[in-house]
Amino acid sequence: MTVTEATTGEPGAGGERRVHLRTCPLCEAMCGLEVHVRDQQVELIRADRDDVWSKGHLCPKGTTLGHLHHDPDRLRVPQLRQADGSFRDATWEEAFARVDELLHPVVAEHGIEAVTAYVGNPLAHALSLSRYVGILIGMSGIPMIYSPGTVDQWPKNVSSHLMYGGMWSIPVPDVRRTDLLVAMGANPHASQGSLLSCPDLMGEIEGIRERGGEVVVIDPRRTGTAERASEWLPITPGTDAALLLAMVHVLFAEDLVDLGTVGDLVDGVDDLRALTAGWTPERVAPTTGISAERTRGLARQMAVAERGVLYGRIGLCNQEFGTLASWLVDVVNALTGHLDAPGGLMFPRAAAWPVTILPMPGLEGGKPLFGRWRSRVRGAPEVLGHVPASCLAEEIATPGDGQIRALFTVAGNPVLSLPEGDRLDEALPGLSCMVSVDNWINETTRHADVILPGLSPLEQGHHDDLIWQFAVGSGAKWSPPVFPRPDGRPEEWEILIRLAGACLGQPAGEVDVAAVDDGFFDVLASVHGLDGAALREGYDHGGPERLLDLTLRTGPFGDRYGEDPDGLTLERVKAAPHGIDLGPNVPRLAEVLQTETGKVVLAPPYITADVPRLAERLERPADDLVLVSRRHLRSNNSWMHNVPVLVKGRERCTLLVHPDDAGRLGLVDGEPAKVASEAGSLVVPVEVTDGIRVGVVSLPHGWGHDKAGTRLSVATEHAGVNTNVLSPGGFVDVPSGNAAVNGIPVTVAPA
Ligand SMILES: Nc1nc2c(c(=O)[nH]1)N[C@H]1C(S)=C(S)[C@@H](COP(=O)(O)OP(=O)(O)OC[C@H]3O[C@@H](n4cnc5c(=O)[nH]c(N)nc54)[C@H](O)[C@@H]3O)O[C@H]1N2
Ligand SMILES: Nc1nc2c(c(=O)[nH]1)N[C@H]1C(S)=C(S)[C@@H](COP(=O)(O)OP(=O)(O)OC[C@H]3O[C@@H](n4cnc5c(=O)[nH]c(N)nc54)[C@H](O)[C@@H]3O)O[C@H]1N2
Ligand code: SF4
Ligand SMILES: [Mo]
Repeated sequence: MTVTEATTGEPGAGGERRVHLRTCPLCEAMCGLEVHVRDQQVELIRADRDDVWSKGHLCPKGTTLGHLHHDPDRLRVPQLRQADGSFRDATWEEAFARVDELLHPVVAEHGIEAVTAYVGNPLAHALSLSRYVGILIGMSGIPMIYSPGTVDQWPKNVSSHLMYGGMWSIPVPDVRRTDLLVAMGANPHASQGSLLSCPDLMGEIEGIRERGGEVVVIDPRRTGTAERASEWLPITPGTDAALLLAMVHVLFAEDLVDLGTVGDLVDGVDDLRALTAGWTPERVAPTTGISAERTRGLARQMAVAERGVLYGRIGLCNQEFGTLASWLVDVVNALTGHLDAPGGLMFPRAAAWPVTILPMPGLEGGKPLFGRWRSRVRGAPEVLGHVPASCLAEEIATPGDGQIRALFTVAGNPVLSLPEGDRLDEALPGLSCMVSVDNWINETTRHADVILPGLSPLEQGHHDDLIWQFAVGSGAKWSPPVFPRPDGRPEEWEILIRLAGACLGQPAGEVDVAAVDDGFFDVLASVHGLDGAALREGYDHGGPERLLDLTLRTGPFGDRYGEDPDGLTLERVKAAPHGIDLGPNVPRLAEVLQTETGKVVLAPPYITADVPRLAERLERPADDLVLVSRRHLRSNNSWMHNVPVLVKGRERCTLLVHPDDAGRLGLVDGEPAKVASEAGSLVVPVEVTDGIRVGVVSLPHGWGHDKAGTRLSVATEHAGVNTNVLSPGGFVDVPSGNAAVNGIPVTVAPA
């Protein structure tokens, strides 16, 4: 593989400096970077101003890929747990042999049902992992897996599955062309956008205002995004669905419904009219905290905007009424003519089709398949193949038929990320076999019997296979590795195939990786009616790059293996080091729809059945104090706190409290407070700020690095506390099973 695009060859101490172009894999913005390397050391990372996608945008995290690569704590060889609990370095042969030794007896004695996996967030940003995780699951026969999906976007998956027939058919706001952006439960100032890939979102927000448009932020906290918006509406956590139902009510009551261009493709408008008849703004205002007048105004603004869009993200998913809220976001856009329209919500077209566009087995045609089975211990109903990830702890800890005895974790840290992660922390030592594919010894992987490290991102080629399906436009970028693959080290896709083989009783080290890879290629080729075996003749390599070439060539812009000589191939993408821009999103609802009727199901009964639960919420007395989560620009879930430049400065793991609440509770800025919920308690420093609604406190997630046995020397010095100790596992959005980590009733007192 060729490595560098531009070589400056600057003379100077220690040899020449080479500049490598690279897309940052750390978040959805997909920024183009220049990585300056001298003597195998990353000297500097800065924005690639010629990147066709990000045009010079980057954030502080992107500049730290070198720190991650050179981090002395990053694992470079497999780790084996010893009798005294400590880890020792091992060869790959030893490590795979240990996997066999621990895993084979579990499967032989208890069946594959006793094995599961938890696959974490970085998987979505890594070509090797995102392309091959399906093999680990599909080939191994593991009946079900866990993921942070149910602490993230599961409500949106449910609404998209039922409305459009595809759980990943998620429309994204066309922020670059809109004049009204109403953002609910999203803070791109920190997150850089989620289920919305667009570099420099804050610049886009500024742009909307500069061209005379408006940006309204609905959030219990005055976030960095709210600071830059035209208006901040501090809503009561967990009540967005009530606000949105009232907006729909207004649209009907004031005869403002206009489906625009999608009228012929939408079913259920009358059902919605009937459903929302009683949801007046006056009825919901005392609960949402947003006046009836402003609620009406929002509906009218959406209706009159030529190009307007309502966007909801994790604050709308990770809450008690996540499915209703996530569904209603799309409903309001549809009823105001902003679905599938420029400036509204649009369905992206990824140049390389991701496997997520294939119908999930058993879930074809938008079939409302929920509750086909229940979790063994809690009896939680299955939703789209998942149960709440917080079930994992009890499934390991509770003896009996079907008990989980072997666990793979792949790029995840569930001990910190999941509700009641402390219970998982207690359960993990009870496993007969735990194998982690991870680059660090963190709060979770410290329990593993075997840790198999992946390569550093800079040692692998990169393409965002999943993220382009949430992008405001189409494009393609290829990043060659900056550093060569170290001798003898497998890539993660090979590791996943070996682990899948081990589940079938094969020795992990002897699995025929190439044969499995060929089979996978052939299956994906057959999706487009192509003969994989014949196509493979044309390649001199396998692995993710071959799959990427296949999916690019058979994708919407592809050359279809020569049929369209001007079409895309991986070779063409490689020849454009700053990327290829394939233009903004285009209306394409008709081709997206996979529902039985071929139309948008605007009022899916499975979802509308949850409205009475919301009606009960209106009658509930207000909570004294509730907890919500937050993110920070210089942090990335639980795993970048080991980068010195990102954690230096003011302590970030603090409890935000409004001055009125601080006054009445006797809390002092900078002093410790004890926070307690029905699930647990912790002590954390208070930060008094008027940038939060009265009655709401906020903690960031992903902290709590004070556990013994990790190898995170910097993070340990900036431990913080694990907010998920306070998240009750049973507090979920009922239709999706998604965790409600926002809106948790808590008490706070000086510690
Ligand atoms: N209270 C609360 N809890 C939350 C949230 C919240 O808002 N509030 N958010 C939830 C959300 S949205 C998410 S996505 C989850 C995240 O939950 P997880 O995915 O469980 O956690 P991460 O912190 O992303 O852990 C990533 C792990 O991947 C490892 N890693 C990093 N790069 C690589 C790589 O290239 N290869 C491999 N093999 N490993 C790698 C890191 O060492 C780390 O262990 O947290 C959830 N938890
Ligand atoms: N720097 C950085 N970037 C990240 C991450 C990170 O950890 N750090 N994580 C990545 C991941 S995995 C994800 S999923 C995305 C998430 O990206 P976003 O969805 O933008 O997530 P947050 O920044 O947590 O913003 C959520 C907002 O919801 C608000 N909120 C809480 N409860 C409610 C409610 O009931 N109603 C309303 N209306 N708002 C509410 C919170 O106050 C918060 O401001 O970010 C990604 N990008
Ligand atoms: S915004 Fe996201 S993609 Fe861009 S540099 Fe920062 S972490 Fe990387
Ligand atoms: Mo996430």
